[in-house]
Amino acid sequence: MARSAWIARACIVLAAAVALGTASTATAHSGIASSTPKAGSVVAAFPAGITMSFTDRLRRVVDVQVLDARGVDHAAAARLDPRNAARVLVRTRAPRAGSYRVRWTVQSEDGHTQAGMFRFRAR
Ligand SMILES: [Cu+2]
Repeated sequence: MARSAWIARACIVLAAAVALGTASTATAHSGIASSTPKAGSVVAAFPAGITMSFTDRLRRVVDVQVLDARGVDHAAAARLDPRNAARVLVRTRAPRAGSYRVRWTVQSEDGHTQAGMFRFRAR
């Protein structure tokens, strides 16, 4: 019981540190390690799929949205990679040029919910 309380507290501290930008993703609890397209990148065309790699295995994908500048969601489906539980595969639809925000919510293997966002732009 004491151990789970300590883990919960550690997760909250890490989440706060990530929110403040003071923790690197390498040390964050189930943080996002990399993505395709990369955060902040400009790509030649709207991608058929988006991949997010996390620092730890995930239990499940709660929600992923790929929002254009008007707030329209272009995510068609999101799931864990069956060959790599630290990776989330997102299928997208209705491609067009513009700026996008990818908002993700996942559940870590320890049961805690993690959420974040990154941006990219498609020409
Ligand atoms: Cu946790």
